[in-house]
Amino acid sequence: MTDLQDAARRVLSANDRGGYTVPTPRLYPFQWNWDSAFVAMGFALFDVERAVTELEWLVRGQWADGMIPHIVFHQPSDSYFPGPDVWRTPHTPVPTSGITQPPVFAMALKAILDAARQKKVQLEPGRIARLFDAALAFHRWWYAARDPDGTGLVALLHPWESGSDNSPAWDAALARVPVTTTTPVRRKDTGHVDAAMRPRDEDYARFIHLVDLYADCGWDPVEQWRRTPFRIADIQTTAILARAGEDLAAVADGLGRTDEASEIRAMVVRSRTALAGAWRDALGRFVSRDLVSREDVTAPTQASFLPLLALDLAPARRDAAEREMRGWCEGLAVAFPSTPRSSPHFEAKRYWRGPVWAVINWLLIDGLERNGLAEFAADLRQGTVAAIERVGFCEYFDPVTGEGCGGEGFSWTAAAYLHFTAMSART
Ligand code: 9WN
Repeated sequence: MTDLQDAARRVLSANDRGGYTVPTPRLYPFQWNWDSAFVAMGFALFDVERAVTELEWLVRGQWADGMIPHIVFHQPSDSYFPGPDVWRTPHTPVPTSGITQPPVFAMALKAILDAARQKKVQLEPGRIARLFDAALAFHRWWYAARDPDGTGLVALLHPWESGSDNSPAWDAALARVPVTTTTPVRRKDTGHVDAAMRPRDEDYARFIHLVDLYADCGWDPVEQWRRTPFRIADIQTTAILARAGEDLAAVADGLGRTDEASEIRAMVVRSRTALAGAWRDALGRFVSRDLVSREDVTAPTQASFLPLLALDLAPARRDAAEREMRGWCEGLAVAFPSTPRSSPHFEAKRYWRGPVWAVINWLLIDGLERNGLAEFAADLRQGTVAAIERVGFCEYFDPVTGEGCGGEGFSWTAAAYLHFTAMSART
């Protein structure tokens, strides 16, 4: 083990709250959905039991209809806004938010089982069956609640659900959302990190309006779908769901759950077909769809290439996607940018409007490898590892200067470092 791998493990232990891991102290003092899935994959590399526990704690927040919320508020903390008093969800005994996040969960479950097999760690079958059932319920929820018309693309009802909160991809749709007049916005994030690195006040005022609206719907998915002004069929989330579905079907096979394996594979086929239909030749990338305006979301973001995670592209598309992606990387200190520098919306330090995120690279690298682009994948991996080695386990990176931004001692960056360096050791 190298010194930095040891340091990455220490970040995870420092952020461990006795079974679940906070993304970073103070700025994010609770358990976050997709953060924990990445963290579980990091733990699986050296402590399989602890990886299982991470997912089990997340499932404590799962709703009866299968939704796994984006935040589980295991312990009170006043260093984050919005807390449970703003969400007002009915979940008990542990309070949660009322929206979800990208479903990386089943990818983590499969990674844990693979690691257990490889390291000859015996896991109690009942625990695995419960996590499988939780993941299956989550996937069923996505298709029932967020794709009621059976298109194969699942929709987001809140920018926070994307995990890419203030992405330029949401600008047009968010502009339709009124600013809140009911709940006062008492931001805490800008007390922890530079406001220039965070979403703007106006974004928050609209984010909170949506929370108020959904609380007013009694958190009923059908009501929310009907009343919301923000409904986006998202390629990033759908790609993750489809890829996680492939992994979940493999887990189902291993558990002898044949009927469920077929059911999951049918969901995956539907999503893969829809993702393939979201390719635009003229752009050399994929696009999401605004279900309210009925228009393509053409703003270029990292999401444009996430479908590689779940698709096996024909050579012409694969080459076009690679060309476009390489173009976005030109002249940067570190890639892959969440918005290309050529976009008028590009801001090098403002959260999801330009910066590089190690976990996005994790998914993109996986997609590049799946599509036979091993050399590009290796470049991206080495670039990410080098950036972390230069500036530490920060939340994200400025692509132009390579500076570390946002929170420090960040769990998913540490998990990504462990993952990338374990991969390099294998190749
Ligand atoms: C809202 C925890 C989370 C990540 C998201 C990231 C950021 C929260 C916030 O932090 O979002 O969920 O308050 O800014 O955008 O991807 O899961 O690390």
